[in-house]
Amino acid sequence: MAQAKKALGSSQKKGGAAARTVVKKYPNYIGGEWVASSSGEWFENTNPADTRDVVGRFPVSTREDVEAAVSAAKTAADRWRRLPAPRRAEILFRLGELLIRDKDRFAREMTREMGKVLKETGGDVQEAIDCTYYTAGEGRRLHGFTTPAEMPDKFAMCVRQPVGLCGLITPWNFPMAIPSWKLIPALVCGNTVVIKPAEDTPLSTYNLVKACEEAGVPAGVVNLVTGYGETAGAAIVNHPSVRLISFTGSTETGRVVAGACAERNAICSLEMGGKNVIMVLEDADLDLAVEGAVWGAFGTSGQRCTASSRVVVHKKVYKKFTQMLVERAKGLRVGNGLDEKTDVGPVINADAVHKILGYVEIGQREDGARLACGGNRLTGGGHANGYFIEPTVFADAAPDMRISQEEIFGPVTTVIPTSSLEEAIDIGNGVRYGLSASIYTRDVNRAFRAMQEMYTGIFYVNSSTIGAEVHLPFGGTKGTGNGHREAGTQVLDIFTEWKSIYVDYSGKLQRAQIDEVNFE
Ligand code: UN1
Repeated sequence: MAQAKKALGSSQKKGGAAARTVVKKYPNYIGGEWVASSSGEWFENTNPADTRDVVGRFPVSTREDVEAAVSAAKTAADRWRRLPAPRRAEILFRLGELLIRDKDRFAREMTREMGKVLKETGGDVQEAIDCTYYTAGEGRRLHGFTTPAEMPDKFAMCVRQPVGLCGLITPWNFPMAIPSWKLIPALVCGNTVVIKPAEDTPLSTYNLVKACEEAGVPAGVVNLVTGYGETAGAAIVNHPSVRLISFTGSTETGRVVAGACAERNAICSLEMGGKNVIMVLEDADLDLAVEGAVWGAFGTSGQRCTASSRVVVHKKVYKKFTQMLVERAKGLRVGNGLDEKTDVGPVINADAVHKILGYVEIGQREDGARLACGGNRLTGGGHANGYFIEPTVFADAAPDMRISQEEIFGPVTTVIPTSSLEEAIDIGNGVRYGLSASIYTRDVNRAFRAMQEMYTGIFYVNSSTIGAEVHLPFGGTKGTGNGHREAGTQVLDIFTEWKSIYVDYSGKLQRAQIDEVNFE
């Protein structure tokens, strides 16, 4: 995922003076109180579709604020941990109801702060709802297991216990869904939390935390601090009382987070980049494949970890597919996500524009691929005050080009010709990431072959690389993560630790089986 922007900092404010007079302040939430930062400073959250529109002001949190949040979370920990999991879950079911009640408002506010079109921000909130209901159900499961003991009159079982205080650091591209993937399981498992959202999209997390308060999550169980990675984020990651860090964001920041966690032996769950491939075989339904490629590449302006940023197409259909894709890409309407006619919203900030246009140049100059459409920033008319980039297709690319290897995180896709399924699989696997992949074919044998051979965390047949559901594990291999999975029941393995329990009811000393030579 692309680096979070710093454009909201005082040095690079996007907002114009006109809108500033009525801008609302959204404080931190610490120990059940809504409080300003000890710095007294606020940063502006601006609308990437129109930077004159200031969505809100949020605290520039300091190490002291994080200290206060950690202290509140520690105070609340024992009561929350001891509350039976079904009771914790009841509160979360109420949270789900509140998210449904406020879905439309949350979606509109999310489009304003993040840019993606209303349908997609509605989907983002819906994912938080689905995650909440699904994971709250775990309050009545959280299964452990029993198993026969090696010795007579001895009982063996295994239970999950909360890990303790969790630091959650979340990205801007799914500003409510991804925080929910972390927050809800952390809570149902009995942990307390300090959460820091990306500085581009703090409002959606504020809305989620506010709803937690209304649902009845006790004071101190969830604490929100907003601000920058170098200060607030680092203070969470390095705090000795924070037992676990769950991070979704850029590969570069993830590496720093992992290093810091390793230093102090904290648990660390990372979700980072992707360079996801769609493979289109010669027998594919081409209309369907083109639709999938368009949605996968340009939905959310390509700013999904699971975006289809590479399309590997069999030579027999390559020309036709590329023409169709380019035609469709050219027809997409780029604009403000609040406008229902818009297909593709802005990208998140000025840094993103710079990075994406940098890759357009790399693609043309350094790599020598053919720019088949797009490649420009849109600046006229309704685009004048936002971060809009044309849907961009590179064709005739080679698999080892930088545009075929590196995560661009924008509305750019790279089409690569291939002559066989085997080669397509090699190309597909030939990147540092392993999040998602897909194949378009009517041949079930080849679909299963690809399913087996693609070393990714997610795989799709006859659909694009996006569309993960919350009851299945989400995550990737290789550079995408560090082996954990969010969502599904697998997320419980992040937010709990196993405790093996042995009960000896023999009434005598039974040594361990390995030490007991003659037992009956
Ligand atoms: C992401 O790609 O950044 O599969 C998260 C999807 C969503 C989550 C995507 N459920 O598109």
